[in-house]
Amino acid sequence: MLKICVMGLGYIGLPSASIFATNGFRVVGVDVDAKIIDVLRKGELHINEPGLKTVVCAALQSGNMTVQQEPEEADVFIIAVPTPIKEDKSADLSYVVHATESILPVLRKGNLVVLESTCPPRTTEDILSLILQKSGYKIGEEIFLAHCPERVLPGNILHEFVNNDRIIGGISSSSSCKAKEIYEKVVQGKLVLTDATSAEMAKLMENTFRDVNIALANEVCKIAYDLNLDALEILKLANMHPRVHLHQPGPGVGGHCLAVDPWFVVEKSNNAKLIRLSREINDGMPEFVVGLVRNMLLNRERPKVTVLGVTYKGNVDDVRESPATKVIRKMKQENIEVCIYDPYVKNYEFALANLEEAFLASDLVLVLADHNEFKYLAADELGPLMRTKQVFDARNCLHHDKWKVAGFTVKALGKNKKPV
Ligand code: SAJ
Repeated sequence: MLKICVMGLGYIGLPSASIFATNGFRVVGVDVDAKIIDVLRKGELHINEPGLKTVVCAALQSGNMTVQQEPEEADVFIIAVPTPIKEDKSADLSYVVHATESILPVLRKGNLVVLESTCPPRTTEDILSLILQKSGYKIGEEIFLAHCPERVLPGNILHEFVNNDRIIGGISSSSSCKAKEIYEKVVQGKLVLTDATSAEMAKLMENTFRDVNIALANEVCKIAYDLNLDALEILKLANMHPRVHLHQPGPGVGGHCLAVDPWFVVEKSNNAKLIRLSREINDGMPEFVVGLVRNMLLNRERPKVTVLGVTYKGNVDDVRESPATKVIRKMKQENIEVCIYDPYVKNYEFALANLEEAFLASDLVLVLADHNEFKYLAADELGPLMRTKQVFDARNCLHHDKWKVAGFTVKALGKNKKPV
């Protein structure tokens, strides 16, 4: 049985480890965080992802997966650790470097090392190769090395891990082939071989494509306010063209992918002008939303706002880079009292309230994450708790008519024009 050591048991590493373990591999899951290891050993999860608990429990109970803090000898090492950005927007590769260094003592001739973490172009060739060379083996010939970027969408990870096509970028053709032999055991999508740097750049372009397109939608939204037009109507109409697919405006772009990855390209080339500007436009959306909120609170002394949802998108528990956090910080700076309700989040930078507390004596309901639950809120029961019945739906996800019938003034991001 081939043995895989998965370094990092987060949003990517844990699903990968447990899927490999339930498909005929012996897997050692490694995480430096003792708390994560404890939680997993108890059969619990530290992250929320539909269906994941079942696969992790099956992997652990079968004995095919064990979890620990240190790597051990294996045939394959998969590195799936975070690559955050620093204050100056350059990539923080310290987790990748540390994980790679930590496998050096257990590395053997013939091993395959795969970097799954998203990283700036040339990281695999220039940084990982160099670290692995310290083992004394010839990299690309005696130790195989590849970048196989993950493509899974949080909220749908298990399905996408198996079904999406994948890019495999080896630093030598034998590295690509070795990596393909492993991934083809679990991936049903196509496996396309390329070189490591092209794989890194292609991955960054996927998320950059989405970020740039969201920036365009956000810009349309702002222009529509200037021209007193309904941005959503315009996007819908333009999208009727067979080759146009405009994205949706929102309070900003969050998560550990879109809000981060385009900076890795900006870091490497001065020509990345559109990419940088798009990041800036999306990063400016929280401020824009607070401006609209301010307009709805005019003449209110000591206003209180009910925030619904703080995750970076709906139906996930992830608050990393969430635009909601920036909106809340800004409102607090402006002395607006904020009371937050999010059924997905347990620990957060600001206090969380229950639904009733959040609505009590509030002047505005502000929707910042489109959790499905919010569609079913009883507007008629919550309205009487409030001081002023107003809603600002920055995610365009509520049934607005229901809230209007309950006596609310309803505004939504991009929807400005009065109906004709
Ligand atoms: N968003 C908008 N408008 C839109 C679409 C999204 O404002 O029209 C916002 C969301 O609310 C959220 C952010 O963008 O704040 C990102 O959400 P997302 O669902 O677009 O993407 P992620 O970050 O959850 O996952 C992305 C995916 N990439 C692409 O779809 C190209 C996923 O496939 C990648 O694996 C993942 O990044 C990653 O790990 O890189």
